[in-house]
Amino acid sequence: IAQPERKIALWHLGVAYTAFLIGTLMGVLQVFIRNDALQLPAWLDYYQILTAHGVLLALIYTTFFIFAFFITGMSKSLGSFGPKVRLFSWIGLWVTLLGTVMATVMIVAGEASVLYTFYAPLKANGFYYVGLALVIVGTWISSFALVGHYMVWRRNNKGQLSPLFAFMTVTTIVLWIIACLGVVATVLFQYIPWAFGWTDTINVELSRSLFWYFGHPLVYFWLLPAYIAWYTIVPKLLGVKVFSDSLARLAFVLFILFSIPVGFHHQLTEPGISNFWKFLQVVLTFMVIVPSLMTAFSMFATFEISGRKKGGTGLFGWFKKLPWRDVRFTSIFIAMAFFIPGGAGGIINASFQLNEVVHNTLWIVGHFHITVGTPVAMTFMGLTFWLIPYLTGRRFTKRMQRLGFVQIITWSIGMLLMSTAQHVLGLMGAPRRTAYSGYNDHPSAMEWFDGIISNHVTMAIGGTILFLSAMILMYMVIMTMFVSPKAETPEQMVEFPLAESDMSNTPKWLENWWIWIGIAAALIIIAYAIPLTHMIQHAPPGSKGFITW
Ligand code: HAS
Repeated sequence: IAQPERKIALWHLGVAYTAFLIGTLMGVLQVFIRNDALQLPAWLDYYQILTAHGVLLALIYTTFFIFAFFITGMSKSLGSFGPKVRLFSWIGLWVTLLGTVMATVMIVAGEASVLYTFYAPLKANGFYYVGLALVIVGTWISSFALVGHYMVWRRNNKGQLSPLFAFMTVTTIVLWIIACLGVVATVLFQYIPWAFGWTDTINVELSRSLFWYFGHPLVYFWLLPAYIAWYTIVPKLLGVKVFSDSLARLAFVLFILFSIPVGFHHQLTEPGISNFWKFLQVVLTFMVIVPSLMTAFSMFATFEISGRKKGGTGLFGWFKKLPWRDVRFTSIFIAMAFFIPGGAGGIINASFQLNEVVHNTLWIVGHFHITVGTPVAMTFMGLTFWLIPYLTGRRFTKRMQRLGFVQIITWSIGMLLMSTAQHVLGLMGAPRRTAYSGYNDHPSAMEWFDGIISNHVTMAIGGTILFLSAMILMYMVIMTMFVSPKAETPEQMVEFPLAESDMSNTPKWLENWWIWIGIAAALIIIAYAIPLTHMIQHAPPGSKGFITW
């Protein structure tokens, strides 16, 4: 791809990995605090660290990485950006970065210990919310730049389906823009006026609902770029085509339809929403599982076709023929494998009655470490191995490949120990989001931690291994960005592995965005219009509905 796009993408990666470095450091501090092995100085508190950990990893690392991947992939699949697209991509980067710095300064200053799910009744300094709003605005600018690039391509290629990578990028952006409407509404009209003291109260139930309207699709904003890699990069590494272009596109549009009207499954224990609406959104949540099952099917098919092509016979002979020595593949394979228990855990969470058992316990923390923390993060790691050298024109040496294996294996072991402990502790009742590892020395509470897996030491060992793994990755990032030798021969050049996708049987209506946006809007109205209206009508005393003055 052209040099200017390389530069924009590399800047995104630089910010992403700076956030990753600080975020993982905060993570390791946390397991030690919960283990009572570490006493914090008076100026630093547990919730401050927890907020920094969540914001920098779940919100900032992911977002900057995702845009680096999109920018590179869109330039690769649709051709070089025009000057306007480049300009707006830069502006998007700077605005997002400004917002990130603002929010981080507030967290470090101890003014925003409200966690990454920052909803009321917790309250931060108004500038924290302004920072987050700027992050959203920045991503919108970058998104519109990419959509602009896509529209130019469509104008020049009338009647044609766009390349799969571009289609999937636009789907993710459509999902992101619709999802953000909820958080933008609550931040602008509720949190900012409340935090700056322009209003005295806030409609808590409404603000939480608008947050989760955004909060659940947010997880698919993280997941879909990983799925883009699974669908478009993995087949290339396996030497085959995309298994089915239309299946892949259909799976993605189903995410536009079903990932948004489901936020109440995070609020199943909240009394302000009636059971009917919760149940409706639980049903829709089960619909959003379908595209992931389609993805699993498609991946297994891809593996089998590739393994058999390479001579694998019998029921499972093809499995041995997969390119296990290629760290770009193995990392993503392990990421996928983690998503089997990760997805199953999600189904448990979404089941109305079972949610009673797991809600607000450490189980949830275990769940998101084996969804965003491994399937997504480890896919991003697997992409980083080649994306940075591809962009810098440096080599991905044998030594780096070996280090890559050490990194993903340590990440897997660390995550397995830590997240298993978190799941088990959660089932026993250990709460999440709490600093008090001693639980006031309550005898039965302390029994939670007596098991071999279910103790805080296991969690801390897991966390420490994860931190070491993160440091190996940081070393690899720095080497491939600044130090590794430049590639000189074609064999040394690192490629962008993009698989061929046969579009000859793909129906054209799959790329008719108005159909999908229209159905999504209808589903959102069905799922949200009445309950949100009730929340406004029954606003608590002193707060007049939506805008609280
Ligand atoms: Fe979740 C809470 C339900 C997926 C992230 N989730 C969270 C939170 C986060 C999160 C961060 O219904 C905590 C929020 C907070 O701080 O409070 N989640 C689901 C459901 C799914 C799901 C139904 N979650 C994700 C993904 C995330 C993520 C993805 C991040 C990227 N989640 C919930 C619910 C809650 C929740 C409730 C609230 C709980 C509460 O009470 O607070 C589904 O999308 C999952 C579908 C996935 C599958 C898996 C398909 C498997 C595949 C892999 C194939 C493997 C291969 C390899 C091919 C059905 C695609 C083969 C290898 C071999 C070795 C065989």
